[in-house]
Formats: sequence, C-alpha cells, structure tokens
Amino acid sequence: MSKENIMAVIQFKLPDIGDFDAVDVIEVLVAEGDTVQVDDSLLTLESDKATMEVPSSHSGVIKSVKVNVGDQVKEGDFVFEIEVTEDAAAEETPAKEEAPATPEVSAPVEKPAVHEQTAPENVGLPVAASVANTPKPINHQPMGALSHASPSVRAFARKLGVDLSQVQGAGPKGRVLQTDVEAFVKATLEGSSTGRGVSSGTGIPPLPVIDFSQFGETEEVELSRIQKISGKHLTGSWLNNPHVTQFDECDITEMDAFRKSMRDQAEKAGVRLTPLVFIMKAVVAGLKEFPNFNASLSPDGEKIIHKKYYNIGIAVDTPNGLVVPVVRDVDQKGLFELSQELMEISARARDGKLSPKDMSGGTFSISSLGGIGGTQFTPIVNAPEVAIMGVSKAKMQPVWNGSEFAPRLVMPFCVSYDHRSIDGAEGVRFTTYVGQRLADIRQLLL
Ligand code: CAO
Repeated sequence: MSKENIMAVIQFKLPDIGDFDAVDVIEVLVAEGDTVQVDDSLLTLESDKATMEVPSSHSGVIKSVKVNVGDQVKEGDFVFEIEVTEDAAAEETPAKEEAPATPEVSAPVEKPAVHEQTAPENVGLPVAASVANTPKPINHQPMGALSHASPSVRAFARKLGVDLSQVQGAGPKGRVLQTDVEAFVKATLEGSSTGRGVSSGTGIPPLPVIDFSQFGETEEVELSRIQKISGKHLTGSWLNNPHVTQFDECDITEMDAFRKSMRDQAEKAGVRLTPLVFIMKAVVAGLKEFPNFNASLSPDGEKIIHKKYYNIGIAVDTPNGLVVPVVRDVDQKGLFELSQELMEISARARDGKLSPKDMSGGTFSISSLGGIGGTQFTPIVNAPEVAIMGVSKAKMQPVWNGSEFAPRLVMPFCVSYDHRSIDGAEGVRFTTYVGQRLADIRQLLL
C-alpha cells in the first residue's frame, strides 16, 4: 500500500474559544473538496467582543462541512471532516504536541469507530487526534468601535483600497459586509447620495447603516417616484447652497378681515380666497424692491442673474410627495385670478397631472404650511433659485399697541436664502418689507 493511499478522515472539532458558551459562525471559509494546509483559516466566529478565525490543524481535503453561517457553535462541536494522509497525520500531530503555543489543544481525540464510518478510502488508521489550533482573534474592538469585518471582507476592502473605518456596517452588531464595501465604492465613484453608505463625494462622512430590525419590528416601504426625484433635488440644494433662515412674523389682522369681507364675491367668482394669494402679492413687491431674491447665481458662482419676471413656485403637498408648480407673472395678476390658478394647479398636482413645463421657470418659491399648523420651520431653497419663503399658521395674539394689549392675528413666516448672494442684513430687510406689506392692506393692493 503506497503512502499516498493511506488516508484517514478526522473529525475537526472546535477548540477552546475562550470564555464563551456559544458564538456565531459568520463565515465558512472552505467548502467540501477544498484542499487545506495547516493554519489555513476554516471558519470565522463572532462573539460579543471579538471576531476570530479558526485555523486548520491538518493539511488535507475537506470531506464535509457540518456548520452553516448563522449557526451557533461551542467548544467540542464537530465542524468539519478532513481527509488527511497518514504522512500528514503523523507529521503534524507531534508538531502540535510540541507547540507550547497551543497547550489548550483540547480537541477531542478521535475514536477509531468514527473513522470507520467515514469515507470508503479510510483504511481505519487510528489518527492520533483532530488537534485543532487555537482560534486567532482578529478583531478585539468592542462592537461599534472602529471597523469590524471578517477576514475575507478585510481582504476585499484591501484589494479595492478601501479604508474600512470609512464604511458603515449593515451586518449584525455593525459588522461591515462585502455589500457595504461595494456600496461605499459605488457611492464614492458616483459622488452622490445612494441611500446606503451615503456620501456626497465631497468629504462628507457617510451615514451609518443600521439594521433596525435588531431593535424591533420594521417594514420597508418604497419611496414614491416623486419622493426619489425631489429627494435628489433637495439634497443637491441643501449641499450646494449655504443656507440662512431668517424668521419673522407679521400682523395680518387687516388683511384677513379684508379677505373675509371678500368671501361672497370670491364665491361668486368660483374661487376660495386664502391668505396665500395675498402673500404671493407681498412677496412680488419684495422681489421688486430686493432683486437679489429674484435671481440665480451663474454656474461659476461669479455673477448674479437678476430675473425681470416674477414666477412663484408653490410647494404642494400631494399623496405621492411634494411638487412645486409655478404660477407665472404673479405681478400682472389680480387676487381672484391668482386664486383661480392656485386652485387649478394644486388640483392638477394632487391628480399627478402636472407637466414638466408647469414646474419650470420659477424665480422664488413659497412653502405654506399655514393651513396645517406649526410655528416656524426652515424650508430648503429650491435651487437654482436663491430664496424661499416658509409660511406658518397665523394665531390671535395679544399685541401691545402703545397703550394696551389688543387682539391681533399674527402670522409667523421665514425666508431661507443662499448666503453666497444675499447678506444677513439684506435677508432681514426683505422679510421686514414683506411683513409690512402684508400688515398694510392698502399698500398690498396698490
Ligand atoms: N394661517 C392661518 N390659516 C391659514 C394660513 C395661515 N398662514 N394659510 C392658510 N390658512 C387657512 C386657509 O385660509 C384655509 O382656511 P379657510 O378655508 O377657512 O379660509 C385653510 O387654512 C386651508 O388652506 P389650504 O392649505 O387649503 O389653502 P392654501 O391656499 O393656504 O394652500 C396649498 C394651498 C396648495 C399650498 C396647500 O394646500 C398645500 O399643499 N400646502 C402644503 C405645502 C407643503 O407641503 N409645503 C412643505 C414643503 S417642504 O416639505
């Protein structure tokens, strides 16, 4: 019988893994039929505190794999069958016995009976022991600190030149998976938001990717088409324009009284007169006085382009997400005409019937949440415009008139603007001007 033919199948059992009862198998690094050498990594295990590799105690061929990713294993568990030659078994076993580094070679000794039940080539040679090397810790960082990844993912990241500390792990306990590395590379190459491992490509650190199901029940709902489109646009506006938001409030008591006095007339004309059309008129007056708000910056950021037309984008809340249709030439239209147009575009917006033309050509936007509530908010500039007004709900308040408190209807509002083209002083002059227009109905209607 030649040496080569003298084979034995040993049971590879899990050696001492430290102070853990049971740990998770996070990678099985070999498959049936693979040839392994002594010290080749067979498994990656993960405890609460560390990730460790389990090296092979023998050279040989993997006959069978007894564990799967996700299994829990403990010392002494039978994890692989390895077919070894007599030579290998004889040579390696004493080496292990000599090695002081592996005193905890607590791997159980094979019983001949077991060998007899294994592969047919097994000639029943008593293999001394399925001596397993001690697992090598590869990551002693507490979970959540620095990067935490299996050896194969580390190798993958190394190959692509990815710094793992930049990658957020989506795996259990924040472990970085191969898919996280891939998503990171994709996001970096695109230089834009991709959802997972979000990076703008401008040095902005990626957001953490968390498996929320570890904390409780979750459900994934696809964003609407409009949300996906507006999300990209909002991110672009937010990241490209240095925003300032100026808060203000104005007394709309007179304006509201006038609005209510016009109710019958409005009804006859088939329109619903809300504060928004008055606000649009006041804004246009402000834009004429402060042309930097009715403008865009040139692409090189060196010039400001003033627009001599006044097209106001109105943010409309629809079941599918936010859209901003544009009301054109607001300076040339009366209150009823604007109301009519507002009703028409918001109805078309909610029915999903706006065309791209309906949403283009705006020079300034208004986001009115006044019909819903809230005291203030910070709207995002609708680039390439440079400013947007946010309107909140008007409330009756006691206002000191110099001799007594009088009940007045006070409306909070704000303007967010691109600080590259508009200074803070100009920002507050604009809101003051618009507020005064809204407070004085005569000026507003002139
Ligand atoms: N203060 C107090 N009441 C107000 C108000 C304000 N600032 N603005 C509106 N109202 C009142 C209106 O007068 C109306 O009451 P009456 O019927 O008694 O007059 C009621 O609130 C509802 O108004 P409305 O919201 O239906 O109408 P509107 O003209 O004010 O707004 C539109 C139209 C299309 C802008 C609005 O329906 C809408 O979609 N708003 C949400 C916009 C949005 O989502 N913005 C967020 C963008 S950023 O994510």
